[in-house]
Amino acid sequence: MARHSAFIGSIIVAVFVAHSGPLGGAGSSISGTVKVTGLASNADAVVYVQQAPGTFAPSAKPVEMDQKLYQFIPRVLPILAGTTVKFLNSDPTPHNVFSPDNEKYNLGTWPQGQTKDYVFSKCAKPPCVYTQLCRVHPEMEGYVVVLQNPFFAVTNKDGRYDIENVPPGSYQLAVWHAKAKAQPKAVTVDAGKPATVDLVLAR
Ligand SMILES: [Cu+2]
Repeated sequence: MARHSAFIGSIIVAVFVAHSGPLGGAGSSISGTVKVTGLASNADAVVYVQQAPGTFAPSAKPVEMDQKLYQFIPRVLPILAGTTVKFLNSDPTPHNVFSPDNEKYNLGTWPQGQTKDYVFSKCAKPPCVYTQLCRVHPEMEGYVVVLQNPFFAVTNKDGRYDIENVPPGSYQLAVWHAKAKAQPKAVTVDAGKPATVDLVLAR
C-alpha cells in the first residue's frame, strides 16, 4: 500500500513539473549591464520592454515612494500603467508632492507618518515620466516612470539589471535615465534561455 501511494505521488509530481514549463507561462530573464558615460554612478536607469503583446492589469496593492532624509526613495520608480503609488512622508517635517509633467498634480503637503495615494491611469502613450518634486524643498527630485507592461527593472550602482519572467518573443529593449539616453536594442527571448543585453548611455 505504501509503495502504491509513492507511485501515485510520483505521478502527481511529474504532472506539476510538466506544467511549470513553457505551457505554464514561465518566461526567461533579460539581464545585463548599463554603462552611463560621464557619470560616476550607473544606478537609476530603467530598462524595459517597450511594448509587449496583450494588456496587463496592475496589482491592487499600491507601490510606495517614501520621502526620507529629504530624498524620494526610491529615487526612480518604474510602474505598470494604472498602478497606485502611495506617497509616504517619513521625515519629522512636512513634505509636498507635485509633478509638473503630463496631466500634472499637486497632492498637497502632509506631516510625518501620513500617506497620499495617486493612481497613474492617465498615461495614454507609455512611457510617461513624472518628475516628483516637493515645494518645501526644491532640491528634492524623484521620478515615476509609467510603462505599458511589467517587464522592467532599475539598475543598481554597478549598472546591473535583471528583468524576470519575460514571455518568449521578440522585443525592443529600451532604457530611460534622467540625464542620459540610448537607442532601444532588439532582443529575442527564447523559452528557458536567459538573454543578455548590455547598454551604453550617453549624456
Ligand atoms: Cu520636502
